[in-house]
Amino acid sequence: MNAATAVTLSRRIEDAEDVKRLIIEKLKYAVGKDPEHSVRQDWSAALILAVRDQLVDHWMASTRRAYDQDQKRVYYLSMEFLIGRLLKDTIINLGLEAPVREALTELGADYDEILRSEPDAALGNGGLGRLAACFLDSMSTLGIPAHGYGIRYENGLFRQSIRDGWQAEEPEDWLVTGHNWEFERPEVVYNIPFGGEVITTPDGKPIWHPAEVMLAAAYDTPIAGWRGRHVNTLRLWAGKPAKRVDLDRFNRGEYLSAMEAAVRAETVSRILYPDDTTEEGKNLRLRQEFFFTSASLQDLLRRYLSSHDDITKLPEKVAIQLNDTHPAIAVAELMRLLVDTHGLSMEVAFQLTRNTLSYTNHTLMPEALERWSLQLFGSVLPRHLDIIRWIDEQHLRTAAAAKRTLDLERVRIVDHTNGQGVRMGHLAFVGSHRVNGVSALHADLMKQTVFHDLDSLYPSRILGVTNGVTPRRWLHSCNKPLSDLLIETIGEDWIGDLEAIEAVAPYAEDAAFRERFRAAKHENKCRLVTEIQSRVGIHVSPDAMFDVQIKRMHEYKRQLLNIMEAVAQYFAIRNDPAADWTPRVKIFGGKAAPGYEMAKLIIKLINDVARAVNSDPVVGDRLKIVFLPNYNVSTAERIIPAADLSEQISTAGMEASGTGNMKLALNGALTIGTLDGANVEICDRVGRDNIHIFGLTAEDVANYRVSGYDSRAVIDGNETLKTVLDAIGSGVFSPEDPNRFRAIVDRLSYDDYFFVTADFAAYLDEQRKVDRAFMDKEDWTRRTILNTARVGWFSADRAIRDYAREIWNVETPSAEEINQGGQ
Ligand code: 6GP
Repeated sequence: MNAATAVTLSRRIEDAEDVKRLIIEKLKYAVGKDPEHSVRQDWSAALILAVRDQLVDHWMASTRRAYDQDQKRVYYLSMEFLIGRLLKDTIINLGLEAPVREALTELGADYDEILRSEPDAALGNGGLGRLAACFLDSMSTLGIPAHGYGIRYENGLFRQSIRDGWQAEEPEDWLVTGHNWEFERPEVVYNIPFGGEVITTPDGKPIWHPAEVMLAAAYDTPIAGWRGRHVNTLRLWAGKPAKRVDLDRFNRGEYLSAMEAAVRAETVSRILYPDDTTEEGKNLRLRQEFFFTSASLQDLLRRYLSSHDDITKLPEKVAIQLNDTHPAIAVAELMRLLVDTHGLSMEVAFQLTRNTLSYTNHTLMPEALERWSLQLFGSVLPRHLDIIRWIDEQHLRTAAAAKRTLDLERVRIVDHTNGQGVRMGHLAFVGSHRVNGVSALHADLMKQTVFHDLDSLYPSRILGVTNGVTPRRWLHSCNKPLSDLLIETIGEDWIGDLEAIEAVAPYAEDAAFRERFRAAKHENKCRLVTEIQSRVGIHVSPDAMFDVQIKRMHEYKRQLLNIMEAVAQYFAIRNDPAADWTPRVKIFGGKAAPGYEMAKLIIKLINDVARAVNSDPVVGDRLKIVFLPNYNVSTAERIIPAADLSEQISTAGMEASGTGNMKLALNGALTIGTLDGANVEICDRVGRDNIHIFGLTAEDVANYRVSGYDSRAVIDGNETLKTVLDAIGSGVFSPEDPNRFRAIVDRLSYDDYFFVTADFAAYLDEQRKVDRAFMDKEDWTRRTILNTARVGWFSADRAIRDYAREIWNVETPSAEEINQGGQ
């Protein structure tokens, strides 16, 4: 072993010649292709393998350092990692863009085309999954020894196409062309038990006899941070059968049933559930959650015990973050492993569990709070149900002892009232030492609403850690024109320390700089114009304002409010085409959960309105509406740099944080938004003059929910709103099916739960202010520069430092150390 590691194996890239040599070597000896006959997919595989080699030494050194220095490790358990493409970011992080580009050109391959051919790994739905991916980048950048743990879904989030204006879904098969970043670890497998029963031995020891055992197999992807000095691991689990074929059955000629167990096991990692903020409550989902949580906990305990003897010191060396309630079963599973496998008492196991785990909540929407029926839960995880009942008893004792008037039923983990079920949010809360919201407002609302009682029992457990985004992907790599300009003007410290971007603020007053800032935006817009033309065949002008709403389709995000404004504007233009209109392109992108009818109907409405507006010669370039299909990480990387206006218009109190709001502001878009989620903090930082805030506050909304809100009266009192709804409801945009959108209008008229009608007038007012502001080019640019300069705090690096300090108790290097190449 030692002799082997002493051999120097250098694959380091210094220049384009090295890249060429390595790519050819990979083509021949790893892909098995003669360069003469290689197709794009082969080049892409060879390039990824060559770049991956660059990570390996740092990767191993990072692991060795963690062991040698006995560092505390962080484990980020997440059902979703929306990582997108890795190639370009890795190349840029390693500083290899110039030699790679040169080498490929010399080899006659097209670098940009190869980048585009990499599948977009969509192992997530939206915000929560993308946040996990940004956090991986930041944990590596900060040199925190960390693992991301998740599921290696064969089919990620469905591919969306638009057929006749409607969303259609097709399976996403990102693994079909092979995932060249990953290392399969056939030796790392764990047993995952399910079902069966718990039998208590005569001496009172409960023993779980599962009905079924399957395997979890590990696949590792190295994740490099800025400058590639530290490399962490994303370990994804695939379901495998304990035995592939039942030979007895096979020999009896029962070929299909001989494979049954294999199919069952593989199903667990087959597909990502496409709902984000609604809960599915399905057997397979529970199995998925337990599957990856159990494998991850077994794996991290094995790693801990490989270099420590005393299991009771676990919390000193291990911090486990639960990304929402999906891995909340970790509370019971860690207890089970500590008690049943390692022989600890329940009391000690519970202490250790709580000191090790912490939980992040990502939404307050009641329909997203996971809850499993006792019947289902008990049949899949009988031992865990016993453990949870035990925890619940302890917890109830604490509650009863607290001298407060509490409704004990409401704080119980196991709900005994009508629904009867296990409340996973409660379980995660009770089993964690810290529980965090993802913005200041969200953390406050957690205390006031869903976790009100638990907060009073365990004060100081809830805190806010405002989300952040990685500046590597979301500015440096996706927006080269702006990144180059910033580097030339203020240097490149901001890439590893985003708060340093503040240095560009004084340039807002410099006319020559503003001109160049505008030119960078224009270049990005021109590229998007080409993409829009080629993908949806709509011609738009790069001089118009690009008004962007990109996110999951959901009623609370209020794409509906946006398209209603477009309708109002459309009518206004038709009434007076000669007036001084500010030309706009409204760009939408986002997927609706396949079972979410209303969200799908809103997509159809957007497309029907677009059809009418875009083909109306009276309107021309004054207003265009574009729905870009299959919104994903890669599309976001092209839209965000081109945006002028960022739509963050959720019903106040409902968007936990938002992260698109941060990316868009960072790339020089102004926000039009409600005081919701992180918008509140963005507003504080960029200044009230540099953001367009409108509408009800979270408090107003809460008050209306109590006092009642009459949308009919509002509609009757607002001529424009009435016209817009009458048009939509009577089929002006759907003459072939006049009643198509009746349901939308009825909803707004009789049960406007998301306060679309309440905010309509204020939204329109603010949009007209935006129009006027955009016409003053110099002042608009000045304000966008100030947005870029002032949102440095919303870096995922800052967020991770907050987690490290307030939750995980691990040290991080200073920003100077990062930039000076410490670590
Ligand atoms: C999302 C929240 O909706 C969004 O506001 C937030 O920025 C993001 O999480 C990251 O914190 N929630 C989800 O994606 C989700 O699935 C269960 O919540």
